[in-house]
Amino acid sequence: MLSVGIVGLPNIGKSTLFKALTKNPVDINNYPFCTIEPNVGIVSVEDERLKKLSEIFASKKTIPAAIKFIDIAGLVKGAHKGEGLGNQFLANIRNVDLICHLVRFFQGDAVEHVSKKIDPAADMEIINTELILADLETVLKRKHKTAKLAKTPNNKEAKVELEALKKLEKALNQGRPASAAVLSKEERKVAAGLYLITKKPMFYVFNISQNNHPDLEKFAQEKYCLKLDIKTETELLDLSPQEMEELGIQPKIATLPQEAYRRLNLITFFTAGEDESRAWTVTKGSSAPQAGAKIHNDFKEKFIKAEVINYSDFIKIGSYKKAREEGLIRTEGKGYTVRDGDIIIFKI
Ligand SMILES: Nc1nc2c(ncn2[C@@H]2O[C@H](COP(=O)(O)OP(=O)(O)O)[C@@H](O)[C@H]2O)c(=O)[nH]1
Ligand SMILES: [Mg+2]
Repeated sequence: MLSVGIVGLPNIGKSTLFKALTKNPVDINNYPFCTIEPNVGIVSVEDERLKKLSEIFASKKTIPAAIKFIDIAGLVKGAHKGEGLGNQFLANIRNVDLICHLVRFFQGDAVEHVSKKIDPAADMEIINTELILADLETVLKRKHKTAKLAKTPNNKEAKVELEALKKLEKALNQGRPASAAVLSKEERKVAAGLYLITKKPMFYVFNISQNNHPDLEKFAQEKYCLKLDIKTETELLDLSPQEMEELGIQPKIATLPQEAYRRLNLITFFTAGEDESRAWTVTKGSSAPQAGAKIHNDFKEKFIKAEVINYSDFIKIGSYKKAREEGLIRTEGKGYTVRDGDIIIFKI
């Protein structure tokens, strides 16, 4: 399951965001191999299409795609050196797929700021620098070992590794993320084994309010960012769906999982039937067997063909039987690239 770590300074609304996100927990029984801890929550990805499919197929069960959110304790300056239990918190970040970097834009003295000043640029810099320094430490430790090995004769692997480490070190030393280092295919393999934090994709969430830091709009130019008034959003969650409709408001917090999908280039495909309708997540550009592997390895290993109709076509017809009669269900082979919204039956 996709995991997203919420990262930032202390006292900026991380736990408030986490609580709001995980207010309506999913049925954990649908997601085996997942353990819930106080700072780990599983959130379903809202998708109107799945609800419609479930209605049309009269499915007994509806299983949305899900994302795991982790509320990572606040990082402070010096975290990479273990300041404020930093090492422990950084270890939590190493295992996530995506980093959600929360930044405080809301002003007001009622909530104390660790630096005593609301300065989003400085805050972002502290966090990004700590992550870079943590990675630099990982790289240097490894380099120390690898450099010795690389000196022994016929140790090609160690030489490749050393080369990769040098490139990573250079980027990190320049204050750039590990993802900025240009690595060969072999070097990328080495880098993957290091679990570097700044190689992971990241997106910003700006915690805003009516009273924001004046630089907000400048920062909002970032390619991957979402502005959220977390406190107000939390209050909205207490309203019933009817009340929200009457007031004409929609909580924006539900768009956060969608933003994570966009950031990671993920799409959704569906399986639908009487027993269950379910949304599955796959990387854009995946082939039909790769998509099948998300459900069961047999759907990849023993893949013969897939029967596919896209949701947008299906919803116009409104019935699977009719779609079949009209020849709208296509038979696709191994080379088929799955599209967002495809409804798929795998044949093995
Ligand atoms: N004014 C305002 N206060 C907030 C907002 N988000 C969180 N807070 C308050 O800031 C304090 C710290 O929030 P918390 O979520 O525990 O921060 P964390 O340390 O980053 O996990 C709490 O008193 C929250 O009520 C916000 O959007 N606006
Ligand atoms: Mg907290």
